[in-house]
Amino acid sequence: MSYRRGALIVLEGVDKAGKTTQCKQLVHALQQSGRPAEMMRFPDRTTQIGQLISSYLEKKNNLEDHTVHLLFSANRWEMVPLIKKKLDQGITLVVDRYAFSGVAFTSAKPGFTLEWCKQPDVGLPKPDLVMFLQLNPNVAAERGEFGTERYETSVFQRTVQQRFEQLMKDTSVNWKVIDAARSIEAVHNDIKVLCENSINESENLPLGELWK
Ligand code: Z5A
Repeated sequence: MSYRRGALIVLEGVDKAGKTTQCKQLVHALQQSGRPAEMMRFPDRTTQIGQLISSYLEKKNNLEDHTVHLLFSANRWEMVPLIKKKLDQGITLVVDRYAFSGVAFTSAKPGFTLEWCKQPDVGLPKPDLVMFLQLNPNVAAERGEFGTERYETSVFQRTVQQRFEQLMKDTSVNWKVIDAARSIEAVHNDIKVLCENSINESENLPLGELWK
């Protein structure tokens, strides 16, 4: 059977690692080279679920911790039909944060295990490549003050970084760690090469299921 689908590429990392900057540059570069590509981001704040999450992050409402975790996951599941449709059309999706952020952020809260946090996202479309933008918190701090949203404190971000490190031990996921402390251009060049390889490798493979 011949597939020729698009690749599902995810960028992860702590706050200010440059995920959004790199996602935009990558989509632009892929399009310039004639490869169909689009960007997605999570949380997707445009849906009804996304609006609930957005006001939670902006501290306009409070939600119970398990509940908000499930909402972040639901926000991904509601996009699954669109994700599959685009990939089937041969469009590569470059995704700014995914289930790994979901697990890393909630499990950084007291009383949550990594295993519990993974459960709602089990079976999501599995990324063909997950690039983790590695950035020392001191370098991140030089990129400006934290914003005012929930989770934007250095203590919490350090715990999040540790949870990401635990997740990266899972060899069932195709993790690549990128040194994000370099120039935007240097980081972009590495990301582009990895992404092009992944597009070529995954176009004839079926889409996997995450953590299954
Ligand atoms: N969250 C969750 O709890 N559960 C979930 O399931 C999901 C998310 C999916 C969403 O924030 C929050 O929700 C997030 C995780 C949580 N909370 N936190 N913290 P968001 O997605 O709306 O925003 P963000 O992801 O927090 O953005 P960010 O991390 O702050 O930024 P970034 O995308 O990594 O970086 P950037 O915007 O591309 O760049 C930041 C600045 O650095 C900017 O001024 C750039 O010009 C500069 N920059 C970028 N690259 C460089 C280099 N290489 N050198 C120098 N300066 C650079």
